Amino acid sequence: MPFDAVRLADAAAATGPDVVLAFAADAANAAVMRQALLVRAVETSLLDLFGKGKLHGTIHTCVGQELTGVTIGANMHRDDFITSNHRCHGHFIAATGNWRGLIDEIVGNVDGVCAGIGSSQHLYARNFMSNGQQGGLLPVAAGIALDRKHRGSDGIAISFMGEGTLGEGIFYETMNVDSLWSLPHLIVLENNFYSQSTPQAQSVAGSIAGRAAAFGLTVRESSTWNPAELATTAAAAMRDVRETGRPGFLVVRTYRLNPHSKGDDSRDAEELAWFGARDPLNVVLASNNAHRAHYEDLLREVEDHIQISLTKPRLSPTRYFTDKLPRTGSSGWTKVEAASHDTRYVQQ
Ligand SMILES: Cc1ncc(C[n+]2csc(CCOP(=O)(O)OP(=O)(O)O)c2C)c(N)n1
Repeated sequence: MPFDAVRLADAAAATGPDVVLAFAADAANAAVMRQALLVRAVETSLLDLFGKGKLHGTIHTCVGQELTGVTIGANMHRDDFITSNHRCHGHFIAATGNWRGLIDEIVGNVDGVCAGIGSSQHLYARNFMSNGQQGGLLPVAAGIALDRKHRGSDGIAISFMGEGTLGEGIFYETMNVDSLWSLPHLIVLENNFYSQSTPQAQSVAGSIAGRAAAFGLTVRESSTWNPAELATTAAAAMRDVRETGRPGFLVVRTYRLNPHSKGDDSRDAEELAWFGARDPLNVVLASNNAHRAHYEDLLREVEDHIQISLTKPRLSPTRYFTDKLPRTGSSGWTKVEAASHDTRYVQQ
C-alpha cells in the first residue's frame, strides 16, 4: 500500500465495524443514515447514467464520503448557508433535500434546480452554492458570514473543501479575514488523501490542522469511520461558530471509493478493496437488513425519477435569452444554437 493509504488505514482500523453498526442500529441516527444512503443511491445511479452516455460534461461523486455532508446538514439552522466544491452532490442533498431537482439539473432539463444550466458543479439554492473552482467560494462564504453577523442572525456560513485545495492562496486569505473580522464561518476540510491522482504525501507538508490554528481558528478533527464521533464533533464545531461568532475548522478524514470524476483512477486495486470493505455504508448494507431494504427502495425510487427526468424538455435558449436575460439585439450579444441533446462534450 502507498504511504498515504497506510496512514489512512491506521485511522480506519482504529474504529472497526462494531462502532459503525452500533451507530446505524440506534433509532436516533436513522435520519442521518437514511440520508447518507439516499446520497449513495443518487451518486451510484448518476455514475451508472454517465457510463451509459446519458450525461453531458462530467460528475464527481462522493461515494465513501457521504457521512460528512449529511452530518453537517443535520445540524443546519434556517439561516445557515453552505458553499461547496466540485464534489458537491451530497452537500447539496444535505442542505436542501432536493435530490430530484439535482438529478434534473445534472440530466440538464428545465426542472433542474438551475434549469439545467449549472449542471453538476454549479448549483444554487436558497441556502447553497457550489462552484468547481478550487477554493473559489471560500471568500464568498466569508461575505455570507459577514452578512449573518451584521444582521444579528444566528446563521453561519459553512464551506466544504478538499485537502487538495490547501495549495490555493485564497484559503489562507479567507482564514485571515475570517479571524480578523470574527466571522461565523466553518470550513470543513474533507481529507480523502488524494487530489485527483496526487497522493497527499506528495503535495501537503506539515500539519493541516496547524495551518488553520495559526490563523486563530478553532480546530476539530474526526473521520467518517466513526459516525458517532463525527456527529458529536461536527455538532460542537457548528455550535461553537454559532455561539462565539468566531471561525472554525473541521477536518474529516475519509476515503473516496469512486474515481476522481469518471475513469481517472490510478489508485492501487488492493487499497481500494481495503477501504471498500471498511466503508461505513458498505458495512451497514452488509449487516443491517432494514437499512439494506431501504437502500434498495431508494435505488428504485431514484431510477424511476431518472427515467422521468430523461423525458423532460431542456430549457429553450430563446426563452432563456428573451424572458430571463434579455441580452440579444442592441446589447451586442448573439444567440448560440443549442447543441444536439446527444452531443457529449467530453468526447469531442
Ligand atoms: C483553481 C483550480 N485548479 C485546478 C482545478 C482542477 N481540479 C479539479 S478537482 C481537483 C483536485 C481537488 O482535490 P481536493 O480538493 O482534495 O478534492 P477531492 O477531489 O479530493 O474531493 C483539481 C486539481 C480546479 N477545479 N480549480
